[in-house]
Amino acid sequence: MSQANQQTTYKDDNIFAKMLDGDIPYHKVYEDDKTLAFMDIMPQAAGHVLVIPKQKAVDLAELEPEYASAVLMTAKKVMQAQRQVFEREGIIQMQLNGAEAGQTVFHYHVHLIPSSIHELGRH
Ligand code: DGP
Repeated sequence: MSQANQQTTYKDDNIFAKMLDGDIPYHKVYEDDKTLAFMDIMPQAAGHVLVIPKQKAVDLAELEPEYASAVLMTAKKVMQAQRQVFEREGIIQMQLNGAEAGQTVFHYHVHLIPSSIHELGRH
């Protein structure tokens, strides 16, 4: 199997799958039947949250519509809470697909980062 194929095959032992199985501790922000939101262990800014589906999907290509919708609805809730708690308007929603794009955990996830694009050093 090529390296590219290995990266696009879902692995049950990825770190987010272990969180969903209750095998690894994390700081929960929100949970419902289709999604989980928790604090990022390597925050790019204060209040950096990750939202994941309870579906075994490596990336956006594999995400089923009902989970895509659920992730976005959870992201909206988290973003509204971040705006209130951190008293700032700027919330970056980021999502990386594939190692080439910078994806390091191969369970689909959306980053929600209270920040400006300038603070993150991307522009
Ligand atoms: P990405 O590069 O888009 O695949 O981002 C993966 C993110 O996952 C990165 O911001 C750090 C975060 N992360 C990695 N391992 C852990 C962990 O064990 N716990 C938590 N809470 N976050 C993690």
